[in-house]
Amino acid sequence: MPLSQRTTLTQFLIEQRRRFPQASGDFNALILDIALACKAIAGSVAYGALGGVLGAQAGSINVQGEEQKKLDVISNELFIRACEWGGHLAGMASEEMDEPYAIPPHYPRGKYLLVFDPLDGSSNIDVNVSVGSIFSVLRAPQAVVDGERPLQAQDFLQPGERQVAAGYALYGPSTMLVLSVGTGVHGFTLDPQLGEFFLSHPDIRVPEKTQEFAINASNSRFWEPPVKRYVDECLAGKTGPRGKDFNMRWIASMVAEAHRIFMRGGVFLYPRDTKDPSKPGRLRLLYEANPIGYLMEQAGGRASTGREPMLQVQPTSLHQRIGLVFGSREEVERIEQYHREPARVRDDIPLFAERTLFRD
Ligand code: AFP
Repeated sequence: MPLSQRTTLTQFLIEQRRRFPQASGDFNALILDIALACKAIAGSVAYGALGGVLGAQAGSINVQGEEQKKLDVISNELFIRACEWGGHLAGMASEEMDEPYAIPPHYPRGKYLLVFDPLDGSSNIDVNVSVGSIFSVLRAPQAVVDGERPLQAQDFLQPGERQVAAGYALYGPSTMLVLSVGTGVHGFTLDPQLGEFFLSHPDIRVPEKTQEFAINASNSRFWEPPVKRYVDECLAGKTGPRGKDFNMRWIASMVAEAHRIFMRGGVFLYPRDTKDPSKPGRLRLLYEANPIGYLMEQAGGRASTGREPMLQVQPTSLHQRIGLVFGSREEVERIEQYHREPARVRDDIPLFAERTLFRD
């Protein structure tokens, strides 16, 4: 398609900004800085093992007691370097940093906060499976913007419905940026020659119905009854209460799962389970569940903890984990319904036939 007929990310943002004549342009500039970070990470990921900074082959370094794959740390650095200088942010928070990152005093402070997972799915790096970056933009408290008080972790603890933008980059066969600035969800594909993102998937909508679910089935013995019921019914297929067959997927890279769901529908579950009582789920609220949840809701899908809408959850800590269910609206609503229903009597044991109130 000739350049003249293609819309760049910059052009898209400017056209969207025309809705807000009073806009300063800070927001657009921030999104472009984030896009630059994602292009730089795409470049590093594309080198694979040749890059000398990948996962296990390149060795890893010990960060806060965890073995961090170097590309995780480098991706974090790329986000910081691309976004700290422009004067659009009052601070950043990342999966790779225990504490929030305040903008250095020699740079101007802006009115937004950026929260991100710089490289999600990084355990797939060594096996060359698609990984991604996830980001969320919030408004900073005015007192911080005005320099009346320093940035603190509390400033980031905003419910997901307060996000002003969210998106992800997917480093797959092609590199894509999927973004919402509050007017639906739009996909951009990177032209590696030009180094430019071009609008390739305008107005993405998540199909309301699906026959595909994604869950890590090795955790089934830890699932709560509503999740077990939902998955059992999917596995029963045509012979069971759903009356249709289902397909199952698990990539162990949430960005890749989310993208498949945007493209053809589906439902993703990483629910709260009993595996580790100290962890109410594996995924992180602020920089995984909330940005993906915002995108899902913007595209007509749904995101939930299983018990409540994800975007209404009041965060309590920067790196808190949470059970996450998202995707085709009908399936997520069914899973929520199962969580609302009282615990079911097991219907695979005929009542009274084998049970007695007086069994010893
Ligand atoms: P990593 O970033 O540590 O690879 O974790 C990826 C992830 O947060 C998410 O992207 C996957 O959906 C999920 O974890 C996979 O978890 P399991 O390895 O337990 O299946």
